[in-house]
Formats: sequence, C-alpha cells, structure tokens
Amino acid sequence: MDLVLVGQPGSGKTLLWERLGRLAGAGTGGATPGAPPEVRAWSATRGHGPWRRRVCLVDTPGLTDRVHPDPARRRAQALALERIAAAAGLLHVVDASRAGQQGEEALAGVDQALSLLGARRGGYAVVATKMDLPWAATGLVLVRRCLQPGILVPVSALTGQGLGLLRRLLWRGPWQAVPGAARGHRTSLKA
Ligand SMILES: Nc1nc2c(ncn2[C@@H]2O[C@H](COP(=O)(O)OP(=O)(O)OP(=O)(O)O)[C@@H](O)[C@H]2O)c(=O)[nH]1
Ligand SMILES: [Mg+2]
Repeated sequence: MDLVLVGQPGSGKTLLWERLGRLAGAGTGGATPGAPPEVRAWSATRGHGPWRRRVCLVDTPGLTDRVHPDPARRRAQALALERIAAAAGLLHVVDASRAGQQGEEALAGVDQALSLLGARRGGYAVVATKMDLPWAATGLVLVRRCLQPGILVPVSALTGQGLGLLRRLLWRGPWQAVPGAARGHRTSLKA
C-alpha cells in the first residue's frame, strides 16, 4: 500500500519521512530505481497472516505553483504526480509555522490544489508540521479553516510531538489497497 508525502518545498516532508521510517523500523529507504533521488520510499510490514499489512511511504520533491526552472526538478515533480495518482493515500504536509507567519497567502496555490484533490479522491490527511516553532498554533487554526475538513494531525518531526498518532494513521488510516487492481501492486481508494 503506497502512501505519499506531498506538499510545498521545505514544508518538512523529508524529515517526517525519515523519522517515521525510523519509528516503523523500516530498512534504509532508497531511491526508486531509475527515479530521481528526491523520490524515495521505505516500506515496512506489520502483523501476521491475514492481518499482515505492508506500508510503503514515498517522499516526493516539493510541488511549486510555477513551472520549475530546473529540468531535473521538473522531472522529479512529474514522477511525484505519477506516484500521487497511484497512491492509496496522500499525506499533505503543511508548514504550520509559515502559515501562522504569512497568513492565508501561504496556503494558496499548491496547498489549495492538493486540498481539493484530497476532497475528491478521499484517502487524504493533512499533516501540520513544525508545531514546535513560534506561530504554529496560529497557523494550525488557518490550516483548519483554509484546507478541506477531514483528518488533521499536528506534529513536530523535530521534537516527535504527534508522531505516535501519525504512525497509527499510516497503518490504520482511511486507505485501502484494492486486490487485483491493474498493474498488480496498484492501489485505489475507499470512497
Ligand atoms: N523546527 C522544525 N524544523 C523542521 C521540522 N521539520 C522539518 N524542519 C526543517 O525544515 C527544513 C525543511 O525540511 P525538509 O524535511 O527538508 O522539507 P521538504 O518538504 O522535504 O523540502 P523539499 O524536499 O525541498 O520539498 C529543514 O531545515 C528541516 O530541518 C519540524 O518539525 N520542526
Ligand atoms: Mg524533501
């Protein structure tokens, strides 16, 4: 089951990806063969027999409002969009502290687009990170107001705040793999 971390550049995806990988006891995540280094995944399994579940968490490069000037970065972003389309779930990572400092403007563009996508497809949660920083509490209120209502998990990848809850969400969230879906391992979403 593929879950994908998405969001603006610098929102905190990679640090979360690393911390959650460590908590899940995942092997060292590596770049997907043939993929740019910004798109990487770790996977971990839990449970036995019929309860055995495998989660693959994918880190992606930040998505930008404008076409990125670097072709390598554009290629990585395109690959990220492919992973988003095939994922069982999206974890939309938002920098709560930046939102608190900059106001609603910080959540326009990419964040609005991801939020609308999440509302349409389901299997979507917002992760408000950097809650250890000043302004994050103000930012959290804005995130709740500006992005689609649904699952919202405040965390700090730096201090570990909220990561236990987020970890449980990875394993028990509203995502669901569809058996026998096209391309074997492809997953789809529960409505
Ligand atoms: N204080 C604090 N800093 C954080 C937290 N999470 C990430 N950072 C810092 O924010 C910066 C960006 O974090 P990354 O994890 O690299 O962000 P990213 O979303 O992967 O960025 P791109 O890959 O460029 O899209 C780094 O300097 C991190 O150390 C957090 O929870 N608290
Ligand atoms: Mg990153």
